[in-house]
Amino acid sequence: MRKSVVLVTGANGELGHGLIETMSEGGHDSILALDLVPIEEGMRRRCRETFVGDILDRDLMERIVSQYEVREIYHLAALLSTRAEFTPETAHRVNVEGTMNLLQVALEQSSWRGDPVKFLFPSSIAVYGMPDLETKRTAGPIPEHKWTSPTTMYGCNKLYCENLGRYFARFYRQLAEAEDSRAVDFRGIRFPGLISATTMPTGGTSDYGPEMIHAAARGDAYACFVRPDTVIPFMAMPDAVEAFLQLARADRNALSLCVYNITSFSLSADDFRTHVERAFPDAKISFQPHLKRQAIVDSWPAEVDDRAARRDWGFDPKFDMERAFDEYLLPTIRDRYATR
Ligand code: AKB
Repeated sequence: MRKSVVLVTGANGELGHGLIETMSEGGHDSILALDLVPIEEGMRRRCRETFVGDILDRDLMERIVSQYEVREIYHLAALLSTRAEFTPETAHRVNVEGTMNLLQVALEQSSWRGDPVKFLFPSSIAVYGMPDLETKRTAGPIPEHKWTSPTTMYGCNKLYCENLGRYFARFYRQLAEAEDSRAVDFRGIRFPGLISATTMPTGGTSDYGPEMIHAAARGDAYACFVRPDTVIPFMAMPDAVEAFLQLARADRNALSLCVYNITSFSLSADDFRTHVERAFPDAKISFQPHLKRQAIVDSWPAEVDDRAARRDWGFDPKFDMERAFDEYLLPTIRDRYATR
């Protein structure tokens, strides 16, 4: 019989790292990791098997399911917001068609198992499109259903995939005479900007936060590409990973939404600089806004309303701004660069 496994796509990314590390430290021995480039050595030993390949490659998917029964999918592979603007058509293929492929794998596996496959999907604050700065400043925390007119390809892709997931979970082949026993247990989180102490983000537009800290720790100068007064929500990576795992474990009957906002703290780029300079007094941080990337960040909310996640599955982040800097980011980042 096939071994039952959890498939993680985009495994080499920041969230993939955090997730695989946490799952394997919790004793998980059935992780399959998939990425376009070979899975890093340190991660490989945490996985049952690793695959190098494209999520658009149906033959690869067939090969995986011929060997393994997939019971859970963490579909993390995506082109992020800045990178997607350089190649929007490719972004659409990877972000949308790739997700469609994985949803079909989930559907098929659900039918083999006789039980819906859990499909964990990282969405983003990029699904929002605040119309102007005044609205962004005065709107307060934005709930899931408001201001969902994204301006980026990535945001459009994520929003559409949220809807695809909801369709596969609740309405798949709704006109069929016979009740279709296949379904996907789709669960999504709209993540804020994520900050990891151990990996660097690539291709995103919220990257200025983590880039500022890592540059200061390395002793490099950093020119921040947004204005000092720019505010978006952020979260420390351990809270993001824990939230994903917590949502995966949640009782399905308690979930009133398919996709949830979560947040830890909102802060301005200038607040970020203040924190970084306090920890690294020699940091050389300047502001040189890139007008077009600025416009993207300005279209994202300053705060999101995550009451549904707190109520339905007990989301409760450990790291507020102070703790994120003092107890997670700074000690870990200092260690990381001190040993180089
Ligand atoms: C990005 O900047 O594209 C991502 C995101 C906010 O989803 N970090």
